[in-house]
Amino acid sequence: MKQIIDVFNGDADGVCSLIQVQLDRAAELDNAGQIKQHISHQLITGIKRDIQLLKRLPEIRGRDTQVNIFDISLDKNIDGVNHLLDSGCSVFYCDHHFPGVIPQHPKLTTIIETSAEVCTSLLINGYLNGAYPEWAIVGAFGDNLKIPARKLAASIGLTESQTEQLEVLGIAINYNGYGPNIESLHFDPAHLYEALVKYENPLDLFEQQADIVEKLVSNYQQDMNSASSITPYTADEKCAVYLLPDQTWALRVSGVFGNDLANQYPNRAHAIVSENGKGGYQISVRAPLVNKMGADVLCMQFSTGGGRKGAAGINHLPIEQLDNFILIFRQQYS
Ligand SMILES: [Mn+2]
Repeated sequence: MKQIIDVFNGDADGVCSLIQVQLDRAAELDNAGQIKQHISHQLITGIKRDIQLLKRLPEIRGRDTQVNIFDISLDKNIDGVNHLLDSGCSVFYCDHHFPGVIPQHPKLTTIIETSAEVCTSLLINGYLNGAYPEWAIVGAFGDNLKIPARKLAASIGLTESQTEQLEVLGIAINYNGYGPNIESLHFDPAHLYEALVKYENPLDLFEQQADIVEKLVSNYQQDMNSASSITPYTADEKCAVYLLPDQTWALRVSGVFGNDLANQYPNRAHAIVSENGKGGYQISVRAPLVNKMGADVLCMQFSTGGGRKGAAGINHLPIEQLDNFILIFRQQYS
């Protein structure tokens, strides 16, 4: 039996990438009149910060297995990919994080681009020749790529209010992926994907799944309200560091709060620091929007750091290293 395993980041970009691919697969199967039962299908995802998802793959191997991987760094998963290829699986890899050296293998297909103006959903939109652009727009807004998202929306003739709806949805799905563990999220990303993939156009959700949209958005707004009273730990024109209190909402909101500050202060770099419940800090770094550079390089200096040029993070910074982090952060952006 043929087996498909989809591995995707639990944020909006990961979810919206797989939605496009699955809608395309379903359409193809319909066209070919094939029977879907002959394919076993498995999802592997997690919280946004859980990027070493290939470690969770079961021991299924062989020629009949196709593994698709979306929106997680190849560099952080290279051992898993090599293992899959060695055992005969076909691998499709689409991402926009730092990949390291991309292996050459007849069974490996990669679409990897690290430009600060692309995300995985947009790469998939190109790969599928614009089959489900509304979902790509949701994913791009989720990754705070407002300009490319608006450009694509304009190119397919969406109105301003439709574009805004997709923006609200993207931000709220992105927000949902942040949290210290699956239990702390409002929706398990796998369940959210399954609810959303029923819709070829996310604009239909606003009428037909109003309760899910309402829940995603109101949770986001509630946590952002909690964050709005927080003053910076240290700030000047170039850099600001925010320390969030040791509460679950603070971990959930850290990424979208960082995006929101980046949008408000486009000339300033931001670091959002929250306690991670493991005796250390979790940090989200946002480069200045006007010059999206260096966040990945900064965070990769720490063993649990990674990310993209414009947005990156550290999963576990020992408490005593915070001053050192702030020093390096200031050096990078002053
Ligand atoms: Mn992404």
